[in-house]
Amino acid sequence: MTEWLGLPALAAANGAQIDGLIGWTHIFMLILFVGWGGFFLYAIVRFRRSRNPVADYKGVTSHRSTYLEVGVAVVEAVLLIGFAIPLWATRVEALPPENEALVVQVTGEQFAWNIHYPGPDRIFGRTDIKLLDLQTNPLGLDRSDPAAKDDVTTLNQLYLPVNKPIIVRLRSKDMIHSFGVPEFRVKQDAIPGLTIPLWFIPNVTTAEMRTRTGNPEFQYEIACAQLCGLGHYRMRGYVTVLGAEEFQKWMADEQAKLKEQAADPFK
Ligand SMILES: [Cu+2]
Repeated sequence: MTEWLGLPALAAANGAQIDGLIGWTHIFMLILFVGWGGFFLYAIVRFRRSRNPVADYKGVTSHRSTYLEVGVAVVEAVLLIGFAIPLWATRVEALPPENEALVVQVTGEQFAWNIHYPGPDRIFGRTDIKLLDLQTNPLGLDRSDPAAKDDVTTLNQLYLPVNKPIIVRLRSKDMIHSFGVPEFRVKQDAIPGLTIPLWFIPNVTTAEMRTRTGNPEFQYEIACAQLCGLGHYRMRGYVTVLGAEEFQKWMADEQAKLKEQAADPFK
């Protein structure tokens, strides 16, 4: 229904609602524009100088314009109370239960996205600022913590399974960044000192999107949507949406790599 707006391709189950709201807002604004534009033209003709050589100090006495203004306020109240607030409540406030979702931590920094999966045990391992090393351990993950042994971290590469609710716990190390993936219709600021959850359900795999768009190099991109410093333009991550089994396989491969590394830390 919203193709006429030229929005980016939709690839999330939660996105139709957002697109609906964007579409309706445009329709209402078009009606307002035509209404106000018509009134403006009417006023120009009706109060033209040749017909009104002398200013009328009493002005308009009819109440019609008051009714019009009340009408506009009512339309805006309907948009806010009827559409925007309920949508906010379902899209932002109501997170899916964690045991049915994939929870992943995404930490923005100048100028990269650090991705942290809790691994099969679903528990995020301990992190410590003293262990933080920008090259080798950008999150300060403590691998001696039993819960951290299966944690997977990546840089700028977010792998997700299709058709599963994803909860991103968004954090920032330094400044305000913003996690935006237009195809999933999500955008959220990352604020230092806060962990802000956001959620979405990707429903089109990267492979499917490549066939759909006819572009064999198509990638979902995490664009940093807040000007966060000189390198802001290159702060971009990639999201790869995999089939459920492919995702399992990717996670199993990562687990195997971790085991290998633990056995031979110098490798
Ligand atoms: Cu940024």
